[in-house]
Amino acid sequence: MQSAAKHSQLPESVVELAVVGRSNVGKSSLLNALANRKSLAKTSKTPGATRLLNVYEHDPEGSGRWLVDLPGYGYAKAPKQEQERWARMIEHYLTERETLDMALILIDGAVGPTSLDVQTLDWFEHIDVPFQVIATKHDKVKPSKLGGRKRDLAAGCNVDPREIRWVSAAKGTGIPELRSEIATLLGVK
Ligand SMILES: Nc1nc2c(ncn2[C@@H]2O[C@H](COP(=O)(O)OP(=O)(O)OP(=O)(O)O)[C@@H](O)[C@H]2O)c(=O)[nH]1
Ligand SMILES: [Mg+2]
Repeated sequence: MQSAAKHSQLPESVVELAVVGRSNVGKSSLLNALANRKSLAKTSKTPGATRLLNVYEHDPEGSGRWLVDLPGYGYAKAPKQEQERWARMIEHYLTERETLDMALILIDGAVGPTSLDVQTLDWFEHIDVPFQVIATKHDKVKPSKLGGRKRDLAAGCNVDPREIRWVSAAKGTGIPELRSEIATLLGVK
């Protein structure tokens, strides 16, 4: 629907969910999988593909029911000034956006949570925005390792394993279930 460098440039939403997570964790790929479109949101092997607050609106046009794709945090190779600008944009959006209802915090299921993910989760405890943890790249974890990985990831995030949804944008695992949950959150079902 719209891209913006500042949340104050966006109109008011009716329901607003934000997709948050480390650069390269698969935020934009998840949006594409949910929308069943290949390149609605720009994705890339190189971190730093998303540089603005990108709003995706559930149809019909003007419904005001949004998913907002954010730039990722922790892309160490970006110039420091850029990194700081993105960090400020994300932080201001998450702390000041009055119409934000909830964040989906994505953690790389194959490697996470990283220390930066843990910091983000801790920070969320203080900012009064409800969140749900989603583990991405389910297809990258060997089936024999999945049980242990699920336990470790939940312990690292300090949440109950049953509270974490696992998805694979690449293979479609968990996507219909998450799509249906998001439809409920957006009030379209
Ligand atoms: N194997 C696998 N790879 C994935 C999956 N989801 C995303 N990827 C890959 O991970 C890389 C990053 O994906 P993006 O969706 O661009 O990640 P992002 O979180 O939006 O990254 P930024 O915009 O930089 O913050 C791409 O090479 C994707 O193809 C998945 O479910 N499985
Ligand atoms: Mg992205």
